[in-house]
Amino acid sequence: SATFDFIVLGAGGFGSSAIYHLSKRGARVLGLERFGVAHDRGSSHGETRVIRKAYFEHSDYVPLLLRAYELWRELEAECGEDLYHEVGLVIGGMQDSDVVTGAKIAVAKHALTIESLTAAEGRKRFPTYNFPEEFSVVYEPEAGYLDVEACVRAHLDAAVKYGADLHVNETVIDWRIEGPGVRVRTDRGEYAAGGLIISAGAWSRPLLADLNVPLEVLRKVLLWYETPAQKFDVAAGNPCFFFETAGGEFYGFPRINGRVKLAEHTGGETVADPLLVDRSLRKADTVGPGEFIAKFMPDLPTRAAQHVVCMYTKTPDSHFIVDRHPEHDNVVIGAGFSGHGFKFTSSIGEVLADLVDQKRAALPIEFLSLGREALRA
Ligand code: PYC
Repeated sequence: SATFDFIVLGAGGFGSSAIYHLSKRGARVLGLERFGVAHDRGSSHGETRVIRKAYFEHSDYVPLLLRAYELWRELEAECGEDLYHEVGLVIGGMQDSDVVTGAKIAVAKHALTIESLTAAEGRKRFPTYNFPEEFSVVYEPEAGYLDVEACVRAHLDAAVKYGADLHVNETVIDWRIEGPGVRVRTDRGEYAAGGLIISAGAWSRPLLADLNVPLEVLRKVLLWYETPAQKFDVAAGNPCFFFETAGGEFYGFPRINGRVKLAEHTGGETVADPLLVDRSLRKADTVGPGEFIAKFMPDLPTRAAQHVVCMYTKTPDSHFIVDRHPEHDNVVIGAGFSGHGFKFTSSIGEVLADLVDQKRAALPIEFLSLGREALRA
């Protein structure tokens, strides 16, 4: 069997970045991916992902975001492609909502730039959104979106250029500790390495079976609405959006190629087997988004033209798991990204590489530890 410095299980958002960082450092890396490059079976597909710094989920994410921005720009320079589009993000919610209060806490702690608007000011500035009178509006100019598949592809193309071995359409069966290293068994062979990164997204659970990590896989539906209206365009000043409403949290993007993408961040049906997730569009999938449109974006058609199903892998507190295995310091885990991880793949890929390569991370990640209380409950 072949021997590597490191093996990375999963070459989606986080795996592709970890393979990139390790191979760029000169390590011999094997990336194992059960599907193809930038595939649409997991959690890193569907054209676009939001990136933002006023992080309402928790201000501790901000240092990881600042590094993520730097690394996306570096990757753009390296691959010669635009990956990040700084079109801004508008947040809408009640004054005491988690999104509005959380964004303001992150801004205060990290001296970030936002503009706070009343609902009337929001409607005037962003006429595609019907902010109700009781809403507060936060606009973050240094936010925008990433081209999700292009990001994964850019990381993997560069990694292969740096000498990484990437095996696609190869399924991992299991892994074990062997002497000072690890051994991974797949449907095609066995490989040995000094260290292992487990970044398998919705397929993480069986690979972390020894740790009994509480991860729930959710079915999520992304929808596209066709409109000829140019007021939804970036050129007309239309940014990405995120709303916390009484009917759930909804987010979306400006019009790109004639379509506005919109999805519900909350909710989602539990998926027992990610291979068998229902990828068809059900009638119920469009009800919440349709109601959101009617109330908050009334100039958009309520009939979806296109859909894609993707998955969230959620932890009980919706915070990520980025840590070393408690018993094996050469095994590193990136999991449970809970539907808000993709923007971090550049910097957390680097953190995963640091953890397996140097046994420590330069960025603060203690709040994402496997040993935290919320994961023990
Ligand atoms: O991380 O900004 C985000 C996001 C929005 C919807 C899902 N994730």
